[in-house]
Amino acid sequence: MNEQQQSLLVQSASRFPPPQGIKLSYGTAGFRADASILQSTVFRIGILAALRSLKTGGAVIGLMITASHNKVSDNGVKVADPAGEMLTQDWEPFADSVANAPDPESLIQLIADFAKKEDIPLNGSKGATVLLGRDTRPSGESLVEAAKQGICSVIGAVGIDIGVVTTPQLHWIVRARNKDSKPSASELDYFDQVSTSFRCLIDLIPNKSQHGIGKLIVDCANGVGGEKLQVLKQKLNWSDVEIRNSGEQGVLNEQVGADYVQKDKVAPQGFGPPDVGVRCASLDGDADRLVYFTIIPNGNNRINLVDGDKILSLFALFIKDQLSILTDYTNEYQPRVGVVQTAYANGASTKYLNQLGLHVIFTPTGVKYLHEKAHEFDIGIYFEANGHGTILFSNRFLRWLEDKKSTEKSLEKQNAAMRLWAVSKLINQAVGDALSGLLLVEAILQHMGWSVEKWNELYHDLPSRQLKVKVADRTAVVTTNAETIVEKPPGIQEAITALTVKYPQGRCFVRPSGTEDVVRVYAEARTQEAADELATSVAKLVDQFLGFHVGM
Ligand code: NG1
Ligand code: ZN
Repeated sequence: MNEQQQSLLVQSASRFPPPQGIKLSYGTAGFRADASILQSTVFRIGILAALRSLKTGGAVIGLMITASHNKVSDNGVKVADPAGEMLTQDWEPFADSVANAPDPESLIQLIADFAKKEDIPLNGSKGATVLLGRDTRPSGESLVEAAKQGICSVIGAVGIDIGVVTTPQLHWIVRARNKDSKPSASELDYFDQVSTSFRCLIDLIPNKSQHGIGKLIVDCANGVGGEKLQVLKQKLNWSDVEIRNSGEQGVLNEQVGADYVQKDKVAPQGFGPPDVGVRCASLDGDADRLVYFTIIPNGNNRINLVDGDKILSLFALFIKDQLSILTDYTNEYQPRVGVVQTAYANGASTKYLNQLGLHVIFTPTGVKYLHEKAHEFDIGIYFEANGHGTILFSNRFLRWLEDKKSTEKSLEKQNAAMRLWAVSKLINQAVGDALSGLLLVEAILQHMGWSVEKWNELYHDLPSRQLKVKVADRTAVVTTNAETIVEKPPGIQEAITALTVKYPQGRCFVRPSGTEDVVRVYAEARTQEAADELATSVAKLVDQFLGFHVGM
């Protein structure tokens, strides 16, 4: 590192002292904490993003300020790699040490050592670009400013602020600028692409007039999804959608949004008895999660939840149908379809997907693991039960499809190829995206002529319960086998198993959260009472093993 670079870093780093006595970790989705302590972390991740751009030959890197479904006073920062995907896991330890360096001197030493090891030119000879986006949190603007300061303290690096966007939009734009050779790609291109491909799917519906599926109401978690869905609604001239909780009145993620609806299985604020019988959906605060639901008549706010597993099942079914039109056993090329889930997937969904003849694989929680696995297939479909997921298409498959679109003689096959092509354009190739996911669900339901009830009947969820337990040190819990078995502390797994076997169709696991300071408990059983009881008793067990026991 030359002297000019060194003094620039020293000067700027001293303006962003790190919070004392707090250890931050990049976790499964970047750094998240109370917004008031994040200035220094975000500044430093600005530096990291600029280094990442240098390392990747000047590719555009994304930096998103959001804490997703967490409370409005929290915020967070995460980095998107050139293909719009999550920051490579190899750099996470560096992210952790950069965020936790105690003073400017040790920070600069870390950067110098890392740049040397990774062969990153730190002399201003190369340019670097970082795109900055944020959700609607009030702390977002000043954190973007801190990130810019970090970026600018790397000579030759520029930060471009694209303002308030959904997390998936930022990832999409980063990908478009690098991979699709659209150096000026913006939100407008995103809206154009998703609306054009959605229209294409609708135009390809056979006997369209019979397929009206009625109104949709979308709870936007009082977050960024509201204003973006409004743009799509206008662009598509879509009168059948009503946007609620768009953020004009309520508080971000407070008793609204996909996380609340999925975990508590209740209707979000602003929804009630008049909405019985209507198809409803919820996005989370940064619009990368999507769930559907209907309100149970006289059900005291309870809902029928149509979660990420069921969205996955709908997508898998549609893709399988289109592929079976397009291919038969005589085809020399048989596209490989894979489905990726986590231990949180409802057991009934896995059974259904297996029955469809699909290859189902499990990874640990965290979309980066699911995404990576999905890449191993020609069509890789992944979803977390909480509604985060997407469908990835391999280049080989897309080339094959391109050829099929133009050479297939049968109109039916041509249309199937066009539909799959449109899906690949609609669904976000970088990360899970609630808005493009919502449009795909709507297009498929219209295609099938299905009501939300019909969709929900694909299979019946096993009753489940999720709880969280505050513990002294969540890192004391170490798991294996896609997080289904606890290795440490010793003895706890045996105790969990002993409780679980008492319940017919019982399944239960615990794991430390990667985004909150808690241990999560998940239980499934034949009845809701049994699932609740199992979850509660295992939560007690976790507390006994790991809780705050004064004097112990
Ligand atoms: P943690 O806090 O590690 O459980 C949560 C979600 C993940 C994922 C991340 C990132 C659950 C149980 N966990 O992770 O699936 O979405 O947030 O946002 O929903
Ligand atoms: Zn989110």
